[in-house]
Amino acid sequence: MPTRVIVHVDMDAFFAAVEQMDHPEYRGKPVVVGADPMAGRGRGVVSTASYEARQYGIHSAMPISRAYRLCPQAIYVRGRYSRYRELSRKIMDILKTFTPIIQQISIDEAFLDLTGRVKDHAEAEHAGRRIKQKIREETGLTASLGIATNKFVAKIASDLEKPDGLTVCPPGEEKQFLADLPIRKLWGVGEKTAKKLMRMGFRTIGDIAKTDQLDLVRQLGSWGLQLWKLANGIDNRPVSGTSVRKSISEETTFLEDVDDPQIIEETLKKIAEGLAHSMRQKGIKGRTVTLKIRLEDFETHTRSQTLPEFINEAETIHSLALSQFRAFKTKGKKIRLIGIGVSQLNTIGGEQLSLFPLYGEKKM
Ligand code: TTP
Ligand code: MG
Repeated sequence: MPTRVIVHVDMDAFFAAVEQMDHPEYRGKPVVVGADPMAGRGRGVVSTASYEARQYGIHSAMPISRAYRLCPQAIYVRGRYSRYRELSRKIMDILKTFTPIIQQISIDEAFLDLTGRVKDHAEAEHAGRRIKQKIREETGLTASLGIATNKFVAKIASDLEKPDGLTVCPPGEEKQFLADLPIRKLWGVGEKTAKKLMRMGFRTIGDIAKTDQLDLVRQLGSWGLQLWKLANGIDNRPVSGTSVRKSISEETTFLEDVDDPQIIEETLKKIAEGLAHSMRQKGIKGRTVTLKIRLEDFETHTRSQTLPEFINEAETIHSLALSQFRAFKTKGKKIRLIGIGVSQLNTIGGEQLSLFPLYGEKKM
């Protein structure tokens, strides 16, 4: 395999940056896109925050009430999803002018494969500057880019100099590039796994890279090998359209935490109906139904079931979610949020899929 040139593009504070572009009076100010803070009593979450707002410690997925406490004077706005999608499409169209080998992985993120289109990584850096410039000229927004020999390292790189960054990891320097980063940056390592790895004595990606791979496999199973490869900067996954995550979801945050199963079951019915409606509108069906439950202490659980056929009927979605809910043990805790997602989507009549999970929370 020739040395590959993989670019990861990620827009900076995407939703908030769009709001600042469309409302010049918001520029240079802390802007928080998300639920209504209701003067500190709001119960949804932050979708994203402008870099000015991040200085107050505000970040994505934080309860909006907490954001409000950190910075009550910020500008709080609800999301305008159709506007974000419109710009997202425009950005992806710009990227397609650089290579047809592109994989969009979320509303503001994509991988590009420039192998064979540029001579080496120095030329790739040049191309990276042109990509950033074109995005800026045609949308008014800034992107951060990472360039490396594979997807994992490119994605890590794009994050290092945000906002408006361009970071190149030259071929052969992957291991060194990753060594000092915390293990949380490894793909697939969430909070729980990170704790487990810390107990095993690993703190940085370099700690894992140095370990004997057989030892890791003994302790973690076959996943240990995957982890060892990533830690050593080895990732052979191609940039391809086929692994694009496609899902659609809807969720409700209760105004007060709920423990009455009847209320939950009725809410699930409404969610299933809403979801089925938007799936039919978009002309999509799916095979996997996932129930999401967030408890009063913010512990979040999901339960999934995959069907042999594609569905989008409210009754089917509802009955699957209901049986998942009935089998779920809340252990005496109240429920804060409930949601349903459908993934493994298919198209009806070849319509273009919506690539984006629906973010944010809906209040009731
Ligand atoms: P991200 O790329 O994760 O974040 P960002 O673009 O806002 O900021 P950064 O500069 O760090 O990349 O997500 C893209 C958009 O997706 C973000 O603008 C809002 C939305 N989003 C949510 O609605 N909820 C979330 O929890 C996250 C992480 C993102
Ligand atoms: Mg982003």
